Amino acid sequence: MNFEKICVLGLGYIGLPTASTFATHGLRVVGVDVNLQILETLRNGGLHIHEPGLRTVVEAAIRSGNLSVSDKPEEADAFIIAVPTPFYSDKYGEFNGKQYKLADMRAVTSAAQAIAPVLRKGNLVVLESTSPPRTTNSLVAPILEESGLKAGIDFHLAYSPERVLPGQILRELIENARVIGGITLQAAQAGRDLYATFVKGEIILTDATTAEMVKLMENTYRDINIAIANEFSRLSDQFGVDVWEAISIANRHPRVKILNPGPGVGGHCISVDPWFFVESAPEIARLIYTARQVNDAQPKFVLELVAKALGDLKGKKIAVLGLAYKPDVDDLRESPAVEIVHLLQNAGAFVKAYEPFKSNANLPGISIEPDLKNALSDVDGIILLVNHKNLCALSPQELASMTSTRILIDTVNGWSGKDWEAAGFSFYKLGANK
Ligand code: SAJ
Repeated sequence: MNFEKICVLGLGYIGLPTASTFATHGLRVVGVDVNLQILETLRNGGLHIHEPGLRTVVEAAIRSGNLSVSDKPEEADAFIIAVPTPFYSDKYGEFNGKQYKLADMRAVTSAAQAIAPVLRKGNLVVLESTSPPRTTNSLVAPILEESGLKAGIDFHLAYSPERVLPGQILRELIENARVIGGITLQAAQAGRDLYATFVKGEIILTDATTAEMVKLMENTYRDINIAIANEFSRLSDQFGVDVWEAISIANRHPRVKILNPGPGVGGHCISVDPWFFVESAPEIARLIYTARQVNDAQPKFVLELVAKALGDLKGKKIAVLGLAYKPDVDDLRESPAVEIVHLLQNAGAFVKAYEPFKSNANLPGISIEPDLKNALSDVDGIILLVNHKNLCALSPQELASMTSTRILIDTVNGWSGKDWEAAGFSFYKLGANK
């Protein structure tokens, strides 16, 4: 299939890089978003998200004249849906007395509804948003068919999950293998023709539900592996072992690759997607459910460590370094660090937070200090919650010159305890309470 013009619905972390990359590879692209502020920012040459290299690609796309933005889709050869699929914060499912989270598919529903009136015979529609199994067939197809056209007969419909790592999106978008699951073989082939515009990795064709499962399986696999690392951190604490040392030794076994424990699992993918399996089959997805529980409880484990270091937290002033969900990104979504701040505050502590990648973040109830010095002055203890490179690079001497406290709590193995102890700090590390 030949493509000249496409619409990309959703201009977030996935949609904007995807739309811009198609545009810089010669397609005419209409980037669609319902958030008018995002459109305004982009039209004024701004960017609403931070991703290394994104500015260059967006600017090139706009300069080429191939990328325009709009609040609604228009007629095109193909439509890509790349809108968020979070879970509801106020609605839960229940199975055998256990609560589970429910996918909020409203953005996918609205995107499909917006496409239906402009859908034409021979078009291709691709869903990229991470979704529960069967979404393409059971949710998206019927909405698009309200156009009067039949999925798989009059238009092609496929699911192609985004699998790029935040922080490396632009490179991975091009180099990663791409899975395309069609509701028919022709739909998968049409999808291959579209993504071959820029994808250099292998393009693997399958059916839509397999592609949906592949995406969920990848992130669930990672979640479960992080959960075992987090459980090891608690066991090590119990037995007076340094989990980081134990993991590094175990990982010398040729078939063992334990991931890193930490303050919890955040972001909009790994901490969300496993719930889509649980929601779809709670009676089967028991291991997945338990792993989610373990990872979600990790912030409480951090709180216990902080209480061990600082005693009663009531009235204590604490500097929190890092709020992002992982190192070297500005993304605070589902961040365990933010949850830890709330837990500390609920325990009566006064928290001064510092996030080098988002010093202007606006989080209700959390005071974010503009610079490190302000965050560190006049506190009783310091917690490292994200191993941002620039935080891990701080030397004991540098830090000591900015603060009077000598109590440090490292939840991410960002610092070497020996160096800090030699410099007179009381050093506490998650999972290393020897
Ligand atoms: N984390 C740990 N320990 C580890 C690794 C990660 O605690 O050893 C934590 C991180 O700090 C973070 C969370 O897990 O809070 C998730 O981070 P991540 O780097 O594992 O993953 P994401 O959410 O940034 O991106 C994942 C990727 N999926 C896989 O690696 C299987 C990416 O390829 C997907 O495209 C992305 O989810 C997505 O959009 O689904």
